[in-house]
Amino acid sequence: MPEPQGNLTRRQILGIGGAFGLLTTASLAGAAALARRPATTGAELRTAAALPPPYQVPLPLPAVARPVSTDGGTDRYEIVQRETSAEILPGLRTPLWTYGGSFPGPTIEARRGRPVTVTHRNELPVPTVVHLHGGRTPADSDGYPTDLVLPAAWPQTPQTMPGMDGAGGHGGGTGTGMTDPRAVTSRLRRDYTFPNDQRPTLLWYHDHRMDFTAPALWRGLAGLHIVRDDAEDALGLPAGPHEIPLMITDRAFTADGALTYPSLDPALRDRPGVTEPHLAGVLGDVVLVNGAPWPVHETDAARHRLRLLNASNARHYELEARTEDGRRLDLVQIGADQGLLAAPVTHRSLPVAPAERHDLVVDFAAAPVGSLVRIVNRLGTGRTRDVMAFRIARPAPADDSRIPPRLATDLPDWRREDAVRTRDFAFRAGRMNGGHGWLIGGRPFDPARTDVTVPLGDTEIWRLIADVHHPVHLHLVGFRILTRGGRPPLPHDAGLKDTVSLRPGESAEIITRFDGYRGRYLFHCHNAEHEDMGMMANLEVV
Ligand SMILES: [Cu+2]
Repeated sequence: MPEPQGNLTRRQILGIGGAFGLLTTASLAGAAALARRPATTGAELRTAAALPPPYQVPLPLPAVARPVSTDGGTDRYEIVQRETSAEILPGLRTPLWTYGGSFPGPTIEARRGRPVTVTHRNELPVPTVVHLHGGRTPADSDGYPTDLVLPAAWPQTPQTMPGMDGAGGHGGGTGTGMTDPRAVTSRLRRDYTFPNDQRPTLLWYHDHRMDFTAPALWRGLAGLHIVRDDAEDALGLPAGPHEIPLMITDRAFTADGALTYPSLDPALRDRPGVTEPHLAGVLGDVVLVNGAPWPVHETDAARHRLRLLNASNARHYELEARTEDGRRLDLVQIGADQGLLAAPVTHRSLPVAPAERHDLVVDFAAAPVGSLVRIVNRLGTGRTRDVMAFRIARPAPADDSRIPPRLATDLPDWRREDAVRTRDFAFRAGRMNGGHGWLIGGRPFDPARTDVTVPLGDTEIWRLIADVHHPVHLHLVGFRILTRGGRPPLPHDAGLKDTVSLRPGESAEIITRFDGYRGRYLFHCHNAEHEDMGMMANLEVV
């Protein structure tokens, strides 16, 4: 059982319905059926290949992308999306879909307020869409799921949604004939412009194609994008070799090293979705960090800034740092999804849902030289309990890094009374086109329907409620968590977020101001399989 969830009793479900009055009798039946399933997010795939022992493979650090031009105040990059293979499991080659030939893709290093333009060229066999997760991005560069970049040989006309013509598509082959008249497709390439006019933080870019995001992510279409500024640089946080990005994913492999994924259409062309045991989310039995299985990173006994991203499709982790003599090292959280906290928060263990980021400082001075500090997943079983390790190879040179007691003073202080309206959204299982779906407010995603219209500049409270675990993500804006389960937020809910992890049966209230840009955006569950099976909605800022 990779994680506890889904164990809603009928009474709990009724209680939730009573709280917000959102659940109908029909959806209750669906939720009750779901609740009878095993207490997991989907079924775990089994790897057939021989697996390396933990803490043998060195931790890779993703290469930093080199701009092709820095003229005119903009950094320009070119990334080719292409198939390749890489040695992930020792001695085997794994075919991948990549940004620039590597998984993770190249890291984009950006400065606050300095725009970046990335020209993506699609040499993959299917359409793609790039979304910068957490980016405050104009709508035409935000990677709307139907704004496809078609490969050279893709047969459909640009105005036809792939798979939306009755041959399959949304709804798994029921032929809903759904089209999106507002889609702006291009052939072969597209320029995405990111102003980076936002708080410094760790963002990530990944594929966001309608109906097929989950398998594209699984095949390797993910990379990091870091925004920095002078104020953050001046804090004296651990830097250089002591600042390490950690992209955590889970995968499963065939005997010859290929990735396993339970797609209904392995070519990812026509019929979206996964086989029945995996409807709640696809879990692998191999934990990769920066694309390497249970890696080890050799370093010195200094403070380290660990910039953590859970890029897994569906797996939740609860992480702790353990020394060989069984002590837990403090995880000092300095930042959340959308940048620095006002002040550090110390955790003993820290949950991280798909798409969430935590910015942490861990002091390895507390571990003896020559020992291992293991990063452990308390929600895992068997080998998914292990994540990675740091080998403390040498004493630190004088460590002049620090964690200031005040980290940031620019966090928005939206108050409840600032909100001009409150909206309710239920995230739960339901029927979609005659099959299983994941719905928001009882409806599956339809690109042609506007679900929420917000005037630019308005502050709103959104009350979210979940049946099973749903990490809910809003495009364009960061938000603050006001309450969780009717109580004050948890310690790891501090700061500015763009993804809130709703636990089974839980509600949360978030508050945000919709500013930045007008246009068509999204909010959705970031369990990637849920997202592909309908759990997405349109947010129009006007
Ligand atoms: Cu979900």
